[in-house]
Amino acid sequence: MEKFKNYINGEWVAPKSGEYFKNISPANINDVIGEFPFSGQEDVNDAVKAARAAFKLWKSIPAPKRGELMKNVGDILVRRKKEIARCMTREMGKPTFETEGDVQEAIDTAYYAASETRRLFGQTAPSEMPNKVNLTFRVPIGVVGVITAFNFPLAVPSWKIIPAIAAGNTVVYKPSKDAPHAGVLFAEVMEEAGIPKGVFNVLLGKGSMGDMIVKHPDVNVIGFTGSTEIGCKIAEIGGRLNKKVSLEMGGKNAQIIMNDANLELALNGAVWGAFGTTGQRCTATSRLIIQSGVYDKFIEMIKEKAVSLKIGDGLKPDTEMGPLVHEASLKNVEKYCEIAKKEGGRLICGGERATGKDLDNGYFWKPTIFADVTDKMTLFNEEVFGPVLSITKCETLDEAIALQNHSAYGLSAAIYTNNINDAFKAVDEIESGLTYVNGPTIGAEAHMPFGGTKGTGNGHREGGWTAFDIFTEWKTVYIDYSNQLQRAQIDNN
Ligand code: UN1
Repeated sequence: MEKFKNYINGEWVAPKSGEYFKNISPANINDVIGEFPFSGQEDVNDAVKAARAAFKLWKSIPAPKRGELMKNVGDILVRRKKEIARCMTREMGKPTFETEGDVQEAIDTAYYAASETRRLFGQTAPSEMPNKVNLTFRVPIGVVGVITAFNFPLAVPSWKIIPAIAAGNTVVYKPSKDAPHAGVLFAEVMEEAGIPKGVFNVLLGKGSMGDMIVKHPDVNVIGFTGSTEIGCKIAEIGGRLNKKVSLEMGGKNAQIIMNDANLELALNGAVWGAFGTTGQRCTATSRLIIQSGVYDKFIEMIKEKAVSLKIGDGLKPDTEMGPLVHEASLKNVEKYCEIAKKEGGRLICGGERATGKDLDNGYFWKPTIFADVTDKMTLFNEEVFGPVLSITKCETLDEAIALQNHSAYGLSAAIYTNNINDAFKAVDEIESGLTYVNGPTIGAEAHMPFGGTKGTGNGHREGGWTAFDIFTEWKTVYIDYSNQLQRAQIDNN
């Protein structure tokens, strides 16, 4: 069985602890992908030390030169797209058309960052005093710790790692324990692209090791995607240690469907939003809010489509929905379905494991829909991270928006309507970082700000130009060419 290594200071190294963990395929638990380092404090210390040492040199390289290496990263990903996608499908389950999309998102991020390195603009401003000029520069911060989830093994880490490095920082990256192979592949790509040693380091391991990265005194910035529970803990530690922390956490995203909507379009959006990635996206559609005139009709339409989805091993070309990532996730989904039944949700379809010859060795769950869910019920309020969709009836647009906003989270939202006034009212009043009109809650593009309000985030936006706000600080510079002492707020009064 293949034994994988950490990537520290440009070398592939075994963990100091000598300990490893096995990672299996969620589509077939007998398929063992390999043994991955169970890294500990000594490995974290080595990686942070390498990243700190590399920072000095890396930040001094002109940004457009760093950008050329980001372009290399994009080119290599283009070349290896299919192969990397298959590895990711094998270890985390989503079908290959989705993992190829995941690699594509990283490619887009790399090419975008490459061009952005020529646009890391500062400002010039007039001084209060004569013969003096005021300027600002964006400067890198130092060592960035990146901790991510399994569901987008390449795209989501790339949103953090690529702009962080392009801006002149160095990175210590901990991939999810459920997608460690993707972390190894990311390091291979960076190595081939010519990223100097120590600039990018990958440590494989479990949650405890992420904690060590967060607490390490020489890590300046943390970029995290994962659960709200862990994210809030990281924020606490970051607050105590005065670190910059960017958090991307849970969602409970709703799609509103108005009476005048194009129902076929709304149907395709809802099915893709709810069951794409087996519902394991922070942007997944987990609630439908449907106006009463089309409520019953739409439930029939979505039931028919949901039960016909082809569930299976994501490596098979006809699979539309893969397994859940692990057994704990399956149990969690089962728990939420039981609660929904007890609290009075009307089960429309699913609500149980998907079984069969090719499914019994994996963590497969049927696409599940509960109707007549009210805002008091658990399913309306808590993130499930699985293929479970709740449906709620509303009478008016105001009620729909109030229901959509009745959530501790604020990542993504969608409205399907052909009424332009209603669409803009929804855009104005919905409390979320992302809002879609006549499109599903999933499908953010790499060059646009990504992030959420309320319990989803802490005000930062990944993706696009806004990612550079996370990974840079402003330096303000005053240049006085008057050849005399000019005292601000005193001599210019
Ligand atoms: C996530 O689920 O963590 O918009 C990210 C989308 C994807 C990214 C999802 N492009 O659904």
